Amino acid sequence: MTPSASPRAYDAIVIGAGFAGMYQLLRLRDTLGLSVRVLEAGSGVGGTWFWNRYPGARCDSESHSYMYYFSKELVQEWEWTERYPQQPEILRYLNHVADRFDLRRDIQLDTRINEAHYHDTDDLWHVRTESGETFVARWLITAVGCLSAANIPRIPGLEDFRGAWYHTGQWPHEGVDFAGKRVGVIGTGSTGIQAIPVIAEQAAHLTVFQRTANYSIPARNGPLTPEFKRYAKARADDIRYVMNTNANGHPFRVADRSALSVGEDERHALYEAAWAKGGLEFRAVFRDLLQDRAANDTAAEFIRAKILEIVKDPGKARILSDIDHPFASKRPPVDSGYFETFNRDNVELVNLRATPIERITPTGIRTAAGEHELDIIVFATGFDAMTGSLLKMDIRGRGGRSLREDWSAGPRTYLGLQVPGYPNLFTITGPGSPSVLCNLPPQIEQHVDWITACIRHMHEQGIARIEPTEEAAGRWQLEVEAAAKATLLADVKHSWYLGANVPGKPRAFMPYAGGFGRYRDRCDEVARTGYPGFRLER
Ligand code: NA7
Repeated sequence: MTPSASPRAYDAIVIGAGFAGMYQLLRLRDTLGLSVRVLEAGSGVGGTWFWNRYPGARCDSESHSYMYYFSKELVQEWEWTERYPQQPEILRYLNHVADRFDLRRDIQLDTRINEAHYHDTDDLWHVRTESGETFVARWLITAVGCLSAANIPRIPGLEDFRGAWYHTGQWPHEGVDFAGKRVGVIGTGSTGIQAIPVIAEQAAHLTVFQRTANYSIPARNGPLTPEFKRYAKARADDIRYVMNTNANGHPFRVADRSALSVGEDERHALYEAAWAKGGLEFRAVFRDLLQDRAANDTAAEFIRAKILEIVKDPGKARILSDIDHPFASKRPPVDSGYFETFNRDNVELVNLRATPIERITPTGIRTAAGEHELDIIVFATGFDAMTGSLLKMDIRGRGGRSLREDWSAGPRTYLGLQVPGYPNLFTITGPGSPSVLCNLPPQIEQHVDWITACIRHMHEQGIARIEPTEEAAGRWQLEVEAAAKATLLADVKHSWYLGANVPGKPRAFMPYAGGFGRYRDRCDEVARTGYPGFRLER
């Protein structure tokens, strides 16, 4: 791309062409009639699902909930094949959406943004890409995803490793051939738990390096029956209503009973039924699993017993079930044969708590107990979540203030939608919104609809700038902290919700844990009552 001498002007620049960016484009362009440019670093649309192509990559939300609901026609015409959509299928869906709504003509691919500066002199955002192209726009909307900046731990010696290594979030498009190879996987979060069973089937030998043992619930994936497909279409409005009004954006309600209000036999039977059904719905068996430690212990004990039952080698079973945090206080994975994989002869488990990694050598990974020879290392080590993708760009607001500096003690937003000092910048699923604690497509639709209505209001009222007051952002920060403290989520010291997985990152609980339905009501009330907490300037 040749750097343009004078910047190209649009009403709005949207950063990212995943679920969020594409829907925001549609709303601003087709509902409000604005000129919009979507700038996307990847060479295709899809965001998270463009990059995360590792073996076994699949969404943990069920297919009929992991889609847009804004268009009844789209809901009726798209057909998912399995209970949980695989990465290639989600990518096909998003490409279908791009074509169906004629979005591609306003999406510029292979375009990474380096800086976005607000100029007080013209009230515009000035955006510069890696290749030197420049844009100006009144509105800047980030749709960069919550989990897109890869976290590659700085383990000494990686540069000397003679084999190949990959991060799951930056997977080669041509795939990786594991046949006959000795593979090491570092990380046992949702990603590692999805990838490990698939890699184990392909590789000659797999060594799993586990730092923190994890709970996992069987997904019970399988093809969708014709009856279910008919149900999902016929009841689409009801499904959408449930997702939009409950705490987590998933298509199920949390039961209204306490784990401690039923007898042991009944509790066990309910857990067994939920285990047999599988999926994220397991945590909806009781209402207090995330609020009450004693209630949570009953679920934790049930899952530990399952691990001990499934994994035949007592040494491996002990390491896998020695879990140090309450169930679902870190993102709870769902799996297809994860614990069963450790019964394979070609799978070895290394407990990094007992024998930490010392360094990567030219031929493998050396722990305190010795060397593991490897041809391939897979980092399933997660992301610099929620703030990483925003802070990779140099974003500057009024008077040249820098977002990196303003957030050096942790992110500060009002409703996760806007940042004080950064007029007309909107952050879709930004820190301070339910985001990662919620099924993301409904949360994205809610944010995009709110932002669209806000911009429409400003046009109608002749308002040029909107930004939250410092005071409103400060109060919201306290609410975000209080919402987390009312749950067991805040008790976990080593969680990416807190930024604890990235060395040097400030510790602040980032997503809003007060529930999606409640959050939506709050946002709606703010809009209805003339945007209190925001400063609107003509
Ligand atoms: P996660 O959930 O952050 O998991 C990362 C895993 O990698 C986790 O087991 C970490 O252990 C481990 N890890 C990270 N750094 C290291 C080092 N330096 N050494 C050893 N092990 C390490 O990321 P995922 O990609 O699995 O999931 C992210 C989200 O994507 C998921 O929640 C879904 O929403 C989709 P730790 O627990 O930090 O001890």
